[in-house]
Amino acid sequence: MKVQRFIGINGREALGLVRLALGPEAMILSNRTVAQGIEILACSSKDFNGIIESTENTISTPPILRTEPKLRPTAAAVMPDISELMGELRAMRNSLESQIAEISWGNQQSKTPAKNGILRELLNLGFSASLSRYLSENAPAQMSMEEGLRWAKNVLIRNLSVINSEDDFLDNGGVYALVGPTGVGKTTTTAKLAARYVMRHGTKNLALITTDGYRIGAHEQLRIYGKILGVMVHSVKDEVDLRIALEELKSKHMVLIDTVGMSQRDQMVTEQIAMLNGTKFPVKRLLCLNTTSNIETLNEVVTAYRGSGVEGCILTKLDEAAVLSNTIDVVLRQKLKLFYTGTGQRVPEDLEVGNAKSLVESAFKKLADDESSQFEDAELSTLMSMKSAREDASVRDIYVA
Ligand SMILES: Nc1nc2c(ncn2[C@@H]2O[C@H](COP(=O)(O)OP(=O)(O)OP(=O)(O)O)[C@@H](O)[C@H]2O)c(=O)[nH]1
Ligand SMILES: [Mg+2]
Repeated sequence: MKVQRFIGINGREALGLVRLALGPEAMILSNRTVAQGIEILACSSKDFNGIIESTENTISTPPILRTEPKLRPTAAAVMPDISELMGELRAMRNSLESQIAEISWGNQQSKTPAKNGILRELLNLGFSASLSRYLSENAPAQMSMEEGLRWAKNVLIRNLSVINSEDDFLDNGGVYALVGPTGVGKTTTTAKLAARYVMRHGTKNLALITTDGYRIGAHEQLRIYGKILGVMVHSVKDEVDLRIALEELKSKHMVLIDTVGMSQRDQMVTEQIAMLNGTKFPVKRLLCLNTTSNIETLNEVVTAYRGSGVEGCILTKLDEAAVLSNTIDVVLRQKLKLFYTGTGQRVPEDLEVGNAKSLVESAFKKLADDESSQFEDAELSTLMSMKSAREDASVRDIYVA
C-alpha cells in the first residue's frame, strides 16, 4: 500500500491536496497537527482495497516462523529504540483519538442532517473548522438548514464588536497609531481618516505623525496628503522623538500616527509596540488587517501586533477580497473591535464605518460554485476530528443564546 503524506496550512488545504493527488475516493488514514499546519496520511482507495484483499487472502496461511539470532542490546543501541517507540506510540494515540472523534462525530451528525448541512455550508463559505463546528453544534435542534444558516448569520452579526458611530472616534479625539504589516494600507487609511476629521472639525486640531522616516520617499506619501489637507506632518524616528512630538502636539484634539509597516514575523514589531507604549501619552493602536489574507496569516498578524492590547481594527482592501469569512472569523475569535473598512484606493471616499450586518451579509453571498472548495460528507468527519476543530477555546466565548 502506498501511503502518501500531505501537509496543508489548515485542514481544508490538506484535504484539498489529498483530493487533488488521490481523487475524491481517497482513504484518509490519519491526521495530526504539525508545525507547518495539518498533516494527513492517505492512500488511494485502489491501494486500500488491494491491501484489504491481500490481508483476507493471507489470513489462512500459517505464519512463517523465523528465528533471529539473539543479541544482547547495548544501552546505546536501546536508547534510540525507546524514543522511536515513544514517537510511534504518540502517533498511534493521535491517530486513535482522531479516529474515535471521527466516528463519534459521524454518529452524532447522522442523527441531525440539518446541522450537517449548516456545517458544510459554513465551511464552504470559508469559515474555520472550529467556528463552523461550534455554530452548527449550537444551532437549535428543530431548525432546518436554511433557518440554521440564518441563525448562524445573526449570531455572527450580534457577536461582532463595532464602534457605535463615527462620532465615538472623530468627536472623542485622542492619539491613534495605525499599525500592521507592509502594504496593508496604513498610510492611505491615515489620509482617509485625516480627511474625514478635517471635513468635520477643520484642520486646526489635527496633527499627523509618521514613524516612516527612513525609507526613501515613504514620509513623502503622507506629507503629500497632509499638504492637500493643510495639515502639518511630523516625522519621528524613535521613542524620544515621538515623546517630544506628542508633547508639542498635546493641545491637538486628534493625532494620527502612520507607522512603518513590518512583517508580523519581524522582531521589530515588539520594538515598535514598545516605542508607541513608551511615551507618557496614551497612544491607542488600530491594527490594519488586509482582508485578502487567509485565516492563518491574519491570526499570526493579530498575535504579533496585539502586544498589551489594540484598541481595534480597520479592515482594508474589501474591494479586492473574494471571501470575507476569513476576516470575520479572526476578528470575532480575537475579539477585535471593528472601526472602519477600506473599500478602495480613493482618498477619502473609500472608507466606511464598520458595519457588522453588511460585512456578514457579504460573507454569506455564495461564491460562484467552485467545486474545489466544496466539502463531501465523508470529508466533514475528517475535518471535524482534527484537534484544531475540536479543541479551539477561542470560539467558546461566542454568545449563541
Ligand atoms: N484596493 C485597495 N487598495 C488599497 C486600499 N487601501 C490601500 N490600498 C492600496 O494599497 C497600496 C499600499 O497602501 P499604503 O497605504 O501605502 O500601505 P502601507 O500599509 O502604508 O504600506 P507600508 O507603509 O509600505 O507598510 C497602495 O497602492 C494603496 O492605494 C483598499 O482599501 N483597497
Ligand atoms: Mg505606509
